[in-house]
Amino acid sequence: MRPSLVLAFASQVVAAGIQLPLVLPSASSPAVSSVGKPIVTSDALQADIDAKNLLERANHLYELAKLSNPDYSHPTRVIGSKGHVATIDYIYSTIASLGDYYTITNQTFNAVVGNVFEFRLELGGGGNVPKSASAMSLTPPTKNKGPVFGPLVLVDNDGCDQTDYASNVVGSIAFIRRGTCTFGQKSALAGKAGAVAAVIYNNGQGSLSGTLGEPSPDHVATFGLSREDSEPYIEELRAGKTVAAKAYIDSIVENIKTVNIVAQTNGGDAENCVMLGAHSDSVAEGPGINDDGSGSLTLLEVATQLTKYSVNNCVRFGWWAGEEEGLLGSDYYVAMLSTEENGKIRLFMDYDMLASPNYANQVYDATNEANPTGSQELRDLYIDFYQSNDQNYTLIPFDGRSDYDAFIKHGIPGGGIAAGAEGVKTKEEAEMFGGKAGEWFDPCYHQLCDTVDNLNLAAWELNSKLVAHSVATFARSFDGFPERCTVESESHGVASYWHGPKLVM
Ligand code: DTR
Ligand code: ZN
Ligand code: ZN
Repeated sequence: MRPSLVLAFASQVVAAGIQLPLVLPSASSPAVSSVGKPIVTSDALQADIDAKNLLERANHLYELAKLSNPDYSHPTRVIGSKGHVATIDYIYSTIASLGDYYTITNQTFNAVVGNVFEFRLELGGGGNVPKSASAMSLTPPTKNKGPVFGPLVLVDNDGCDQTDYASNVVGSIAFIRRGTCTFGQKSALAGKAGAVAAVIYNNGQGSLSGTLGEPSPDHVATFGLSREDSEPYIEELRAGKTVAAKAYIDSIVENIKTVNIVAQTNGGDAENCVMLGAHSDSVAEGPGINDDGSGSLTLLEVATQLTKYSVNNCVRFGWWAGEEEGLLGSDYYVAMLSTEENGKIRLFMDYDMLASPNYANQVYDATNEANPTGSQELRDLYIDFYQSNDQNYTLIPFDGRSDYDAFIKHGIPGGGIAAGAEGVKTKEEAEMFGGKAGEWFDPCYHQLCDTVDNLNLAAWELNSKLVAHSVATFARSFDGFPERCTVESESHGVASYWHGPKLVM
């Protein structure tokens, strides 16, 4: 199949949501198999990385995000949008144009997308609108997408057991403390108990925005609220007073199909693969050129440059869809692996947000104690790279906020780097990396302004060289890197507050 036909085919597939046979034929020309090529080295692959090529790709990606304008009134690459379909086509056709160096796999899966168009929460007789109120992601709308009224009813304990919901919850707006179980579980229990809406209030500092996760027919329209905003009403309710409330959410939760793309070298030992991934989608609010255009394009560029060389071990690139909806694509990919296929992945490296404008060199603090053995060796490879390039680095929690989550939960060593999201840069970090203390690492995180202008090209180039280094190192050899253990022996079932970008509990 010629690349243009492959491309057109891929577009139709994505648009129609058709389930494909997992392996598509790769395009036939030009032929760039690894026979007769020099074995890859870190120095050579790093030298092939140039900010100019990355920038050109970023400009193209922004054009693709603009294809969503007619439907979203702004550029976005959220799953289900034309901008995301075009992103998938771009990744697919770029790899297909590299000929028989890679085998490309398309993996279609069902996903849910939500959009909250409008919401309003009023508490107390005077119709007070608490400032911190937010609608949870993937919340259903209130009945008939209109306002509902009811007394606010304080739920017992943490509202994680049906018995916490007394009979007076029927027809009420359930008022539930955060903690112990997920927001989705609380919403479903409130729905089952007959509440017309639910408000989950924080048990710690700040506002509470999260996601209900996997939709359930029992979910009711659900808000998050800060502890400060909830306290006066908790006191009134404890004193036996009635608090009137009004809730309104206009939202949709839709089922769609979307696609992961996986490209694996035809050369190298297929029983021992180094795998790396980035997410192909953005949030609905913006074009996601740093999040995660930067990681996706770095993978494309490294995959392109790698074709100049041969490899000893197989290299597998993954572009995940639906990361922003809760790691949907990477969860699906790992869940579909047989035990035998799982065992072929020696490690997984996550590259999400590599070019944040107010960047820090962040390395996930993935220890072998809490994660599959080998995660720490990978962490140390990143640290060594920054040190040998006279760069500072910080260690950040490895807590489930990106696509590595499913891999480490299924026994595959993992790790990664990032340049920073909505965290605030400290004074010490400003001394280490430059930039502005007191501001987010990426002030355009999940916003419309995450455009090409939001990229720090120097940080992106260095981090892309680090990606090249990680690929070349393991493509050459796994000497000294721990053997894979079985899935069972390496599963660390620690509960996490995060599953992707959103809080789940
Ligand atoms: N999952 C990302 C944001 C992200 C990834 N790693 C970290 C670490 C710390 C904060 C945020 C993140 C996203 O796609 O939004
Ligand atoms: Zn994000
Ligand atoms: Zn991301």
